[in-house]
Amino acid sequence: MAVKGPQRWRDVLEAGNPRDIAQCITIVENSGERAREILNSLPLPTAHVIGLTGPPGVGKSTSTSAFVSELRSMGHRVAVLAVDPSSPYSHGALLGDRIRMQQHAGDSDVFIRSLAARGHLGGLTETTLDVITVLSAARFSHIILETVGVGQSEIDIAHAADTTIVITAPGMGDGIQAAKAGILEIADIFAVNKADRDGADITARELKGMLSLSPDSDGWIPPVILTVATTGRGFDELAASVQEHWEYLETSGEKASRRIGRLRDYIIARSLAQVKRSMVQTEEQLDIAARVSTGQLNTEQAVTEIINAQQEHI
Ligand SMILES: Nc1nc2c(ncn2[C@@H]2O[C@H](COP(=O)(O)OP(=O)(O)O)[C@@H](O)[C@H]2O)c(=O)[nH]1
Ligand SMILES: [Mg+2]
Repeated sequence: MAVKGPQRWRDVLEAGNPRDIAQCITIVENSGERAREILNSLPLPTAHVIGLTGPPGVGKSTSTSAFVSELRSMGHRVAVLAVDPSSPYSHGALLGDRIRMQQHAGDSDVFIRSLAARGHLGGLTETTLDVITVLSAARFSHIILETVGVGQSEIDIAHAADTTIVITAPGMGDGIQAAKAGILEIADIFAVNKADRDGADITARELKGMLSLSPDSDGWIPPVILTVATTGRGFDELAASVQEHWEYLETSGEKASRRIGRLRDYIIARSLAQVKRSMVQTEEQLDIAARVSTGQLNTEQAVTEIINAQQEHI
């Protein structure tokens, strides 16, 4: 394939060919100089980023597929980023997801990608935001971030997303458990999936009960929606709630403040990475360490000297 200049990448992405988009994401994921050039040529993302999280087996991947169908029926162009930091090598699970997503294969308005899991905050927020920028430039109006809900990754997703959907199911992670995991704070919308099973009403009622007790700090009360991902039941209501939340973010001014917070995290992550890269080992550092060893400097003074010396290298 011909080498594309950064400005050309902007046009290529806008044309929206899935293969070009995939190639661009690969470049961006490798975060070299070309990645920076391309990203600098792209506008800030405008797409609605929707996080979808919950414990393993709750029906996230099935729900993602059903949600994609719903958004497609509304005429939206949809991208899915599947992030699974807990099991980077779980090819078995990914295979299952791939089969599930087969129904969207051949639809050029659906783009699906597994993100390389870097394991923690920096990796997820930094690269994920770059990929979101690429997808938004490729005219996807909705970007779904699917992650396994295991502690930190839930908080990461809430950072990267405009709207966070937390999925539960009857008999899985009952209400009390959810409250402990800090899920109430990050959820903008709750889906009680597997509503074809006994106990979904009870789970929904418990969640609503807890939500009514928690302080309504930002004026948005998360709705609790019953879904059956295997049949698509409830996904029209879920899509309507997601749209309502988007409008709420806009009118309350929270959309702007969330995005500024996200950009700050991104800039800090990039800055840290740059500082780390520039922290090459030098003779000067050995000198400083030697002076510590003979008692000329204490370690705190040594840190200050190293940071000062470093600033010339960044
Ligand atoms: N009965 C029922 N099963 C479901 C529903 N949604 C998903 N499942 C099943 O639950 C299992 C786990 O689903 P999956 O989407 O892989 O969950 P994930 O690990 O959260 O991504 C699969 O066997 C699905 O077919 C549902 O609404 N009802
Ligand atoms: Mg899954």
